[in-house]
Amino acid sequence: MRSGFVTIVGRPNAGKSTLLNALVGAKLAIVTHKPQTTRNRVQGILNVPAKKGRPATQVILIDTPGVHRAETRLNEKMMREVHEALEGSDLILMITDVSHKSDAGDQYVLDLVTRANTPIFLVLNKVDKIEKPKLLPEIERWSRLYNFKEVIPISALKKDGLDDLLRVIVNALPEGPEYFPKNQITDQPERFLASEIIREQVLISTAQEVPYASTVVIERWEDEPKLTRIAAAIYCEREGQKAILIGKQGMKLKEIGTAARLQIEKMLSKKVFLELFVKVQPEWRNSRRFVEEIDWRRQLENLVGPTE
Ligand SMILES: Nc1nc2c(ncn2[C@@H]2O[C@H](COP(=O)(O)OP(=O)(O)OP(=O)(O)O)[C@@H](O)[C@H]2O)c(=O)[nH]1
Ligand SMILES: [Mg+2]
Repeated sequence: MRSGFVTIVGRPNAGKSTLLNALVGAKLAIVTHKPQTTRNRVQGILNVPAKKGRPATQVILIDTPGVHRAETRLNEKMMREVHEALEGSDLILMITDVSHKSDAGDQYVLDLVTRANTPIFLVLNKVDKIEKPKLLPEIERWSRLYNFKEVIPISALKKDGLDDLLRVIVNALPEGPEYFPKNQITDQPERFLASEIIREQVLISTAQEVPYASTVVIERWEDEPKLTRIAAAIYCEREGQKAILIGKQGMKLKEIGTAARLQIEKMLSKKVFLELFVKVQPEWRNSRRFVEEIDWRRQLENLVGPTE
């Protein structure tokens, strides 16, 4: 048996979460067109059956926040998540958006991943957005910057090139144990995926600073035989943002709640009663304590006690 931890690293918006979801075949991480959508690392587990002389392989993919310069405590925490994901990983997928003009940001990511002393594959994403003749010069340009173990063009959105990518990943992983039971596809409990689904709707349906100043905390989760009752708080930083999130006669909050509820119902295969509240926590993004408290791993510890 082979297994290993494969960390997906790249700039905000490169398509990391899209790739994780596409490879695992389930929506484990939220995706929006806004940069800095992902705030926590999330594992997606993929069991690849044995094939012609190659043993069965468990691939543990780790989606991470986009690499950026941190200006708030929240952003520092996001970058810590990237560093923690890189620690102990067997392989790094450095993913970049080929349709985007490359600049110092890419070099910054490259400097970060090359320091990890781990094999690196370069994944050139969004090839569906560029004309074919532009791809080869892009591959050559990157190959001059670093001696990547593999360079793989893909479209995570259109699911192009994923078989090739998975094949080279599996071949690169060492002998190892089955870290997770076969039926488990993520380390992130449903409770927290639900809060992410709500946050995704906030990101989609608000503009400017509101999406960045918002976070979602599940305050109550009650499983009944035919229904799950969920109460969640959307935190923002100012009264003005709260007014936007609630909207005229509560319409915005209702829109967010309905869209999120439908998705949570699909995930749980159960009816959901979702109550949303908007709360103001001034400057929470710069509060070390608040940022730690909303981390789902920390919340999980508070719910069930430390796991290790
Ligand atoms: N055309 C095209 N769009 C893509 C592709 N992959 C991702 N996208 C889009 O790019 C945007 C960002 O995708 P995400 O998966 O959220 O990117 P990310 O790297 O996880 O972003 P952060 O979490 O903010 O760091 C979304 O609008 C995706 O639909 C692709 O292969 N082709
Ligand atoms: Mg993401």
